[in-house]
Amino acid sequence: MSKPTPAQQRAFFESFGFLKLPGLLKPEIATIISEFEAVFPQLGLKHDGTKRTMIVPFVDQRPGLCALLDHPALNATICNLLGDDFNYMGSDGNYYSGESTWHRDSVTGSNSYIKAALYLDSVTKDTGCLRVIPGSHTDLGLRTWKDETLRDSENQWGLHQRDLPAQPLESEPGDVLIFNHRLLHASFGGGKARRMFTMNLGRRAKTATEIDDLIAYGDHHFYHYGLRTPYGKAMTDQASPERMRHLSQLPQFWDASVARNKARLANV
Ligand SMILES: O=C(O)CCC(=O)C(=O)O
Repeated sequence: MSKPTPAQQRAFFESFGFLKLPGLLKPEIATIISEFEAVFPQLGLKHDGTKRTMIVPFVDQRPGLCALLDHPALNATICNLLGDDFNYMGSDGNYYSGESTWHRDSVTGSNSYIKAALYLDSVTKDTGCLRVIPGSHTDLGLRTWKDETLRDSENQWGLHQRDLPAQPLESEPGDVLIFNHRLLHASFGGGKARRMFTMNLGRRAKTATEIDDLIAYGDHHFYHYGLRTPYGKAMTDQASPERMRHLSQLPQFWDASVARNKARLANV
Protein backbone atom coordinates (compact mmCIF):
# COMPACT_ATOMS: atom_id res chain seq x y z
CA MET A 1 0.00 0.00 0.00
CA SER A 2 1.44 3.41 -0.92
CA LYS A 3 1.78 6.30 1.54
CA PRO A 4 -1.35 8.46 1.99
CA THR A 5 -1.36 11.54 -0.21
CA PRO A 6 -1.62 14.97 1.47
CA ALA A 7 -5.32 15.08 0.52
CA GLN A 8 -5.89 11.66 2.12
CA GLN A 9 -3.94 12.73 5.21
CA ARG A 10 -6.17 15.81 5.52
CA ALA A 11 -9.33 13.75 4.98
CA PHE A 12 -8.20 11.31 7.72
CA PHE A 13 -7.49 14.23 10.07
CA GLU A 14 -10.86 15.81 9.40
CA SER A 15 -12.70 12.51 9.95
CA PHE A 16 -10.88 11.16 13.00
CA GLY A 17 -9.28 14.27 14.52
CA PHE A 18 -5.68 13.12 14.80
CA LEU A 19 -2.57 12.11 12.84
CA LYS A 20 0.52 10.23 13.88
CA LEU A 21 3.68 11.10 11.96
CA PRO A 22 6.24 8.43 12.84
CA GLY A 23 9.87 9.59 12.82
CA LEU A 24 9.08 13.00 11.30
CA LEU A 25 11.63 14.73 13.56
CA LYS A 26 13.91 11.76 14.21
CA PRO A 27 17.03 13.34 12.62
CA GLU A 28 16.70 16.40 14.89
CA ILE A 29 15.50 14.67 18.07
CA ALA A 30 18.79 14.78 20.03
CA THR A 31 18.96 18.56 19.56
CA ILE A 32 15.27 18.95 20.38
CA ILE A 33 15.71 17.01 23.64
CA SER A 34 18.73 19.03 24.72
CA GLU A 35 16.88 22.28 23.93
CA PHE A 36 13.87 20.99 25.92
CA GLU A 37 16.12 20.14 28.88
CA ALA A 38 17.77 23.58 28.75
CA VAL A 39 14.51 25.52 29.24
CA PHE A 40 13.85 24.39 32.84
CA PRO A 41 17.16 25.54 34.42
CA GLN A 42 17.04 28.65 32.24
CA LEU A 43 13.83 29.59 34.09
CA GLY A 44 15.08 28.31 37.46
CA LEU A 45 12.70 25.34 37.53
CA LYS A 46 13.43 21.81 38.65
CA HIS A 47 10.85 19.06 38.27
CA ASP A 48 10.55 17.05 41.51
CA GLY A 49 8.02 14.45 40.30
CA THR A 50 5.29 15.36 42.79
CA LYS A 51 3.15 17.19 40.20
CA ARG A 52 3.23 18.42 36.62
CA THR A 53 5.82 21.09 35.87
CA MET A 54 4.48 23.20 33.02
CA ILE A 55 6.01 26.15 31.16
CA VAL A 56 3.99 28.49 28.93
CA PRO A 57 5.21 29.69 26.50
CA PHE A 58 7.77 26.97 25.97
CA VAL A 59 9.02 26.87 22.40
CA ASP A 60 9.49 30.66 22.53
CA GLN A 61 12.23 30.27 25.17
CA ARG A 62 14.87 28.83 22.79
CA PRO A 63 15.78 29.68 19.19
CA GLY A 64 16.46 25.98 18.60
CA LEU A 65 12.84 25.13 19.46
CA CYS A 66 11.41 28.13 17.57
CA ALA A 67 13.12 26.70 14.47
CA LEU A 68 10.55 23.87 14.52
CA LEU A 69 8.11 26.31 12.99
CA ASP A 70 10.43 26.46 9.95
CA HIS A 71 10.92 22.68 9.69
CA PRO A 72 10.01 21.84 6.08
CA ALA A 73 8.16 18.56 6.72
CA LEU A 74 6.34 19.80 9.83
CA ASN A 75 5.46 23.08 8.13
CA ALA A 76 4.16 21.24 5.05
CA THR A 77 1.96 19.00 7.21
CA ILE A 78 0.45 21.94 9.09
CA CYS A 79 -0.06 23.93 5.87
CA ASN A 80 -1.87 20.90 4.46
CA LEU A 81 -4.22 20.77 7.47
CA LEU A 82 -4.79 24.49 8.11
CA GLY A 83 -3.70 26.36 5.00
CA ASP A 84 -0.40 28.08 4.14
CA ASP A 85 -1.27 31.14 6.22
CA PHE A 86 -1.90 29.28 9.52
CA ASN A 87 -1.32 31.04 12.85
CA TYR A 88 1.17 29.90 15.47
CA MET A 89 -0.81 30.16 18.73
CA GLY A 90 1.73 29.31 21.44
CA SER A 91 3.14 26.32 23.24
CA ASP A 92 3.58 24.48 26.51
CA GLY A 93 6.42 22.31 27.79
CA ASN A 94 5.90 19.71 30.47
CA TYR A 95 7.26 17.18 32.81
CA TYR A 96 4.07 15.27 33.54
CA SER A 97 3.69 13.30 36.73
CA GLY A 98 0.94 10.68 36.49
CA GLU A 99 -2.14 10.62 34.32
CA SER A 100 -4.30 13.11 32.47
CA THR A 101 -8.03 12.47 32.70
CA TRP A 102 -10.33 12.76 29.67
CA HIS A 103 -10.66 16.32 28.38
CA ARG A 104 -10.73 18.56 25.32
CA ASP A 105 -8.30 21.46 24.96
CA SER A 106 -10.81 23.95 23.63
CA VAL A 107 -14.24 23.84 22.09
CA THR A 108 -14.54 26.61 19.55
CA GLY A 109 -17.44 27.17 17.18
CA SER A 110 -15.00 27.72 14.30
CA ASN A 111 -13.18 24.45 15.00
CA SER A 112 -9.93 26.16 13.95
CA TYR A 113 -7.36 24.92 16.46
CA ILE A 114 -5.00 21.96 16.53
CA LYS A 115 -1.97 20.85 18.50
CA ALA A 116 1.32 19.20 17.52
CA ALA A 117 2.72 17.13 20.41
CA LEU A 118 6.17 15.63 20.84
CA TYR A 119 6.70 12.97 23.50
CA LEU A 120 10.42 12.81 24.20
CA ASP A 121 10.46 9.32 25.74
CA SER A 122 9.02 6.05 24.43
CA VAL A 123 5.45 5.88 25.69
CA THR A 124 3.00 3.01 25.29
CA LYS A 125 -0.67 2.47 26.08
CA ASP A 126 0.07 1.69 29.73
CA THR A 127 3.03 4.01 30.24
CA GLY A 128 1.47 7.36 29.45
CA CYS A 129 0.99 7.62 25.69
CA LEU A 130 -1.74 9.89 24.40
CA ARG A 131 -5.10 8.16 23.98
CA VAL A 132 -7.77 9.68 21.79
CA ILE A 133 -11.42 9.02 21.00
CA PRO A 134 -11.49 9.18 17.19
CA GLY A 135 -14.23 11.44 15.82
CA SER A 136 -15.00 13.09 19.17
CA HIS A 137 -13.98 16.49 17.69
CA THR A 138 -16.91 16.61 15.26
CA ASP A 139 -20.17 18.44 16.04
CA LEU A 140 -21.79 15.01 16.49
CA GLY A 141 -18.90 13.93 18.76
CA LEU A 142 -19.36 17.06 20.88
CA ARG A 143 -23.03 16.31 21.32
CA THR A 144 -22.43 12.60 22.04
CA TRP A 145 -19.54 12.69 24.51
CA LYS A 146 -19.22 15.25 27.30
CA ASP A 147 -15.81 15.24 28.92
CA GLU A 148 -17.31 15.32 32.43
CA THR A 149 -19.32 12.17 31.59
CA LEU A 150 -16.14 10.33 30.58
CA ARG A 151 -14.45 11.45 33.79
CA ASP A 152 -17.44 10.02 35.65
CA SER A 153 -16.99 6.62 33.90
CA GLU A 154 -17.11 4.56 37.12
CA ASN A 155 -20.63 5.81 37.89
CA GLN A 156 -21.77 5.89 34.28
CA TRP A 157 -20.51 2.55 33.04
CA GLY A 158 -18.72 0.84 35.96
CA LEU A 159 -15.39 1.25 34.19
CA HIS A 160 -12.19 3.08 35.04
CA GLN A 161 -11.40 5.92 32.65
CA ARG A 162 -8.43 3.92 31.38
CA ASP A 163 -10.77 1.15 30.19
CA LEU A 164 -12.94 3.31 27.96
CA PRO A 165 -12.65 2.50 24.24
CA ALA A 166 -9.97 4.73 22.72
CA GLN A 167 -7.05 4.71 20.30
CA PRO A 168 -3.64 4.69 22.04
CA LEU A 169 -1.07 6.69 20.06
CA GLU A 170 2.10 4.96 21.20
CA SER A 171 5.07 7.12 20.43
CA GLU A 172 8.85 7.07 20.05
CA PRO A 173 11.11 10.14 20.32
CA GLY A 174 11.02 11.87 16.92
CA ASP A 175 7.36 11.01 16.24
CA VAL A 176 4.89 13.88 16.02
CA LEU A 177 1.23 13.58 17.04
CA ILE A 178 -1.21 16.13 15.75
CA PHE A 179 -4.72 16.43 17.11
CA ASN A 180 -7.74 18.69 16.97
CA HIS A 181 -8.27 20.76 20.15
CA ARG A 182 -11.85 19.45 20.31
CA LEU A 183 -10.73 15.80 20.33
CA LEU A 184 -11.19 13.95 23.62
CA HIS A 185 -7.81 12.81 24.90
CA ALA A 186 -6.15 11.43 28.03
CA SER A 187 -3.17 9.37 29.17
CA PHE A 188 -2.76 6.67 31.82
CA GLY A 189 0.11 4.87 33.52
CA GLY A 190 2.78 7.50 32.91
CA GLY A 191 5.71 7.81 35.31
CA LYS A 192 6.74 10.82 37.33
CA ALA A 193 8.80 12.60 34.65
CA ARG A 194 7.11 12.17 31.30
CA ARG A 195 8.61 14.76 28.97
CA MET A 196 6.47 16.33 26.27
CA PHE A 197 5.81 19.67 24.65
CA THR A 198 3.19 20.95 22.28
CA MET A 199 2.71 23.70 19.74
CA ASN A 200 -0.76 25.15 19.20
CA LEU A 201 -1.73 26.15 15.70
CA GLY A 202 -4.80 27.71 14.18
CA ARG A 203 -6.45 28.41 10.89
CA ARG A 204 -6.08 32.10 9.91
CA ALA A 205 -9.24 33.83 11.10
CA LYS A 206 -11.37 35.26 8.29
CA THR A 207 -15.04 34.96 9.27
CA ALA A 208 -16.63 36.81 12.20
CA THR A 209 -16.82 33.54 14.22
CA GLU A 210 -13.15 32.77 13.55
CA ILE A 211 -12.11 36.28 14.61
CA ASP A 212 -14.21 36.04 17.75
CA ASP A 213 -12.57 32.69 18.56
CA LEU A 214 -9.11 34.17 17.94
CA ILE A 215 -9.80 37.01 20.39
CA ALA A 216 -11.14 34.51 22.97
CA TYR A 217 -8.07 32.32 22.44
CA GLY A 218 -5.80 35.28 23.20
CA ASP A 219 -7.83 35.99 26.32
CA HIS A 220 -7.77 32.42 27.73
CA HIS A 221 -4.52 30.97 26.48
CA PHE A 222 -2.20 33.94 26.66
CA TYR A 223 -3.42 36.57 29.08
CA HIS A 224 -4.63 33.76 31.36
CA TYR A 225 -1.03 32.49 31.66
CA GLY A 226 0.21 35.93 32.63
CA LEU A 227 1.76 36.66 29.23
CA ARG A 228 1.97 40.29 28.26
CA THR A 229 3.01 39.80 24.63
CA PRO A 230 1.78 37.17 22.16
CA TYR A 231 5.26 35.81 21.40
CA GLY A 232 8.67 35.59 23.06
CA LYS A 233 11.75 37.36 21.68
CA ALA A 234 13.39 34.15 20.51
CA MET A 235 10.39 33.52 18.28
CA THR A 236 10.31 36.92 16.58
CA ASP A 237 14.03 37.91 16.58
CA GLN A 238 15.52 36.71 13.33
CA ALA A 239 12.24 35.19 12.13
CA SER A 240 12.21 34.64 8.38
CA PRO A 241 9.40 36.24 6.33
CA GLU A 242 7.83 32.76 6.06
CA ARG A 243 7.81 32.35 9.87
CA MET A 244 6.51 35.91 10.32
CA ARG A 245 3.52 34.96 8.20
CA HIS A 246 2.47 32.60 11.00
CA LEU A 247 3.07 35.27 13.68
CA SER A 248 1.25 38.20 12.14
CA GLN A 249 -2.45 37.78 12.94
CA LEU A 250 -2.47 37.13 16.69
CA PRO A 251 -0.71 40.47 17.50
CA GLN A 252 -3.29 42.33 15.39
CA PHE A 253 -6.01 41.19 17.79
CA TRP A 254 -3.95 41.30 20.98
CA ASP A 255 -5.48 44.54 22.30
CA ALA A 256 -8.95 43.08 21.71
CA SER A 257 -7.96 39.95 23.67
CA VAL A 258 -6.65 42.04 26.57
CA ALA A 259 -9.86 44.11 26.60
CA ARG A 260 -11.96 40.92 26.51
CA ASN A 261 -9.95 39.51 29.41
CA LYS A 262 -10.44 42.65 31.52
CA ALA A 263 -14.18 42.68 30.78
CA ARG A 264 -14.49 38.99 31.58
CA LEU A 265 -12.64 39.31 34.89
CA ALA A 266 -14.68 42.37 35.83
CA ASN A 267 -17.84 40.32 35.39
CA VAL A 268 -16.72 37.26 37.37
O1 LIG B 1 0.15 13.41 27.81
C1 LIG B 1 -0.77 13.72 28.54
O2 LIG B 1 -0.87 13.31 29.70
C2 LIG B 1 -1.88 14.64 28.06
C3 LIG B 1 -1.51 15.66 27.05
C4 LIG B 1 -2.56 16.69 26.86
O3 LIG B 1 -3.62 16.64 27.44
C5 LIG B 1 -2.36 17.82 25.96
O4 LIG B 1 -1.25 18.06 25.50
O5 LIG B 1 -3.33 18.54 25.67
